[in-house]
Amino acid sequence: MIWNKQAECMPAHELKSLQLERLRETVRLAGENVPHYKKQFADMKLKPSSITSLNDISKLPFTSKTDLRDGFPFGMFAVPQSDIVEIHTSSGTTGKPIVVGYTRSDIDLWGEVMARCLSMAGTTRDDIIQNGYGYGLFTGGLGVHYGAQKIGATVVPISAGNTKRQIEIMRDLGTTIITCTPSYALYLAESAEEEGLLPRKKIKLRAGCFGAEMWTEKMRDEIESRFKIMALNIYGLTELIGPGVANECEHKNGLHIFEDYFYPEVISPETLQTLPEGETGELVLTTLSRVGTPMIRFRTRDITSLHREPCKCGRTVVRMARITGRSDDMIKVRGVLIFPSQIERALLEIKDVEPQYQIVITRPHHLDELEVQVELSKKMFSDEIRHIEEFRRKIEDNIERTINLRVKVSLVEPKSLPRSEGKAKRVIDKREI
Ligand code: DLL
Repeated sequence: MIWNKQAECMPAHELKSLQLERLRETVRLAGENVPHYKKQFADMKLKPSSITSLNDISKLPFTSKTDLRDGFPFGMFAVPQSDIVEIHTSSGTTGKPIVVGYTRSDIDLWGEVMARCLSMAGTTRDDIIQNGYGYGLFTGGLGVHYGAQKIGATVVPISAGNTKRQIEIMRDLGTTIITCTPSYALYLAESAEEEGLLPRKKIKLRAGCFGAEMWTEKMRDEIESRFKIMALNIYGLTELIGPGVANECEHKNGLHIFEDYFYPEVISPETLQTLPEGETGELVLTTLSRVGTPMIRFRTRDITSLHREPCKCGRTVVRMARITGRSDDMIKVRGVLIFPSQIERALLEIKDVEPQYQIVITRPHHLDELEVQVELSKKMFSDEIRHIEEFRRKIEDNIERTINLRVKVSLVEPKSLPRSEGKAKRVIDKREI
């Protein structure tokens, strides 16, 4: 089902001219009102009026997560705070969070793109959407909420967690569409099986939009076969708007990017040059109609490729391949963004910690678990158990203070962790993603 045929099936030349018009307006707005861009454009002697074709986008500077962090809290806003009706922050754990602001028109835009995503899953006003993304500062909950309400579907704002209740609601209210992370969907399937609801007895579930973290075709197969539903991939990020940048249609051959609002490029993370369509690199996105926090050439760090061959659904907008990795070492654990270097810092702050450690991420029962294995020094190894346990807890506490997440620390024998001749492999991600 196509929510907005005019926008999603626009002929290429029309789309390009709309994109150029909106790009010029975004550059003007950012250059005049956002202190960060104002300074950057001045330093580069860049005049917004010099953007006269879409190719000129390469004249514009990139924006990084650090730029947003440096602007904390409202330094990236293009309008006075009184025009901002909502704020979201990213789930990152280093220092200050990144803050994005939405004007009334940004919220409308968000509802529009999310209505397009949910329509791809066949959602109509007759559907009951169980929204299992977290409500709050995370964008998942409210993003889906606005889209569901735009369509006029019935949204159940259950948020994440409370699995037993999720299963009851699914059965009692007759949920037809579900939205949550793919790992949580599998966890729900397992619980539904335990409760005897699966294989499909008393549930009416038909489809779902799953995203916010990396997942695989294998996970899709599992979600689809356990629930007997269509499982679609949804992509987005706080800096751009939240969920709703792109979504798969029923043909599941890449995620359609809503190009009338988000301008995509794929660059080489090494040379920073734009790559031809079809080649794999880092996704860079520019907002075309955001007013609160316009974003110019935001480096997402997500690895993908763009494809423009026609899709059977009739949409003409470009598709991005499933995200397969990141160009930095950021990892997402239970929805929280973590840099291994933060853990390293927290470890090494503790006296007597050996600099030999490994971060192991697993997904038992479809929920992420992070374990930090730290080698004991020879001296420590022969110490009393009581002292060793105290030491272990001290490390756990310090990591928690740094990343705001309680993780398990295990102390291992001296010289037991693998040594490497080149770059040490600090993160072992066993989640099959
Ligand atoms: O995760 C927004 C979202 C909510 C998307 C609900 C989809 C559904 P952030 O917390 O800012 O925002 O995290 C954004 O998550 O740069 C990717 O690395 C990752 N990510 C999001 N969607 C996908 C996906 C939300 N479908 C970061 N596949 C992004 C792989 C994804 N990674």
